[in-house]
Amino acid sequence: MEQRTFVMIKPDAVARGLVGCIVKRFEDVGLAIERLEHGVVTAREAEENYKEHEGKPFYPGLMEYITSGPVVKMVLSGPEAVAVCRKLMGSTDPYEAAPGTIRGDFGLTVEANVVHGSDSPQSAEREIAIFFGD
Ligand code: D4T
Repeated sequence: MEQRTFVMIKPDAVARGLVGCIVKRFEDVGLAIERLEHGVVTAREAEENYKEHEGKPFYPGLMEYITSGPVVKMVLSGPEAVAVCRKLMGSTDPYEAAPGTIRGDFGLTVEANVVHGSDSPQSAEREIAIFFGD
């Protein structure tokens, strides 16, 4: 099914100069770039996006990290775009992520795990609205 999803290249990956090779991974599997924007995530956007994690021990660090420097936000589309992106990204914890996945190849820690991708079509629409306002 044709879908769109939200993907964000997180501050550590932008700072390390990994934007090009990460975008290429998504393009290589045929996903189309509908929107792409470089910028800093506001505290309000971060709170909205990570609402489900509020109160967890890692939440304050997550808020600080995700707003710590520029990110690259994208809307990607294609058949089963949500699942395809999650598969390309690999497990949340880079130590568990398989080699060949983005987190498996570039991730250093679970806190700074290179990329974010929506976990369902519903989350995708919610997150696109948060970060692109539509
Ligand atoms: P995101 O949302 O960034 O795509 O990651 P996931 O969907 O793969 O994972 P998640 O929602 O469980 O975690 C959100 C975000 O919190 C960081 N995190 C997570 C952390 O710093 N410590 C932890 O123990 C966990 C579970 C990493 C991703």
